[in-house]
Amino acid sequence: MKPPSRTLLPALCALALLRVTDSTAQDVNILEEGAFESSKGGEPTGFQWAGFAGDPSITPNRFELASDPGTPTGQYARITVPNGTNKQIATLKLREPILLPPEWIGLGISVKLRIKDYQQGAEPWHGVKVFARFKNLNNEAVGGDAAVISVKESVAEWRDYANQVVVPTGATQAVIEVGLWGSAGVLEIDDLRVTPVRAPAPSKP
Ligand SMILES: [Ca+2]
Repeated sequence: MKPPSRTLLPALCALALLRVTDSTAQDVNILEEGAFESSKGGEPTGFQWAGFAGDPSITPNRFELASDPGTPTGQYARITVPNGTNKQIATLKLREPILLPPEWIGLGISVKLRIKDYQQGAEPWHGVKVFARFKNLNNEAVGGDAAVISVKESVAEWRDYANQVVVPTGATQAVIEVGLWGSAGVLEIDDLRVTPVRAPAPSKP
């Protein structure tokens, strides 16, 4: 896996300056279930667990839906990668790609995270991330990997993170993935939201 492209940064800055014309639609979460309040077959609705299965003594990474008794948080997703086993990728990935209409020039992504016992992996690109991967009509990757949100520390209380990513030229679909890349810790995830950023309407003559 390659580190996120540095060439994306100027584009992100430019995107932040664009005005969004449809603020109502902007607030709609594209994800069917980003709050992790429902599940199908042990996985959150709309997501698949992309950690490593098999012998738990070799690959003890695990995923569960959890909740704090007596708090209004409701359910959240918890990914556990024990220390000493941090050479792997343990993520939740969207089951179905998000289809991108041509007028979507970016995606806004926000999430709440809580992280315990974080242990950084060997590579600088290792860490807790929310990733966006884009493909074109021919199912080919476009735009490189984009870490929309990246955290490399323990976070004791729920913290809100938000960022935007540019939809690369030619991209027609996007898959969002959240989890631990090559690092260890207990990652808790709630309220994952993906919202469209639309091109400004053409100015009237
Ligand atoms: Ca929740």
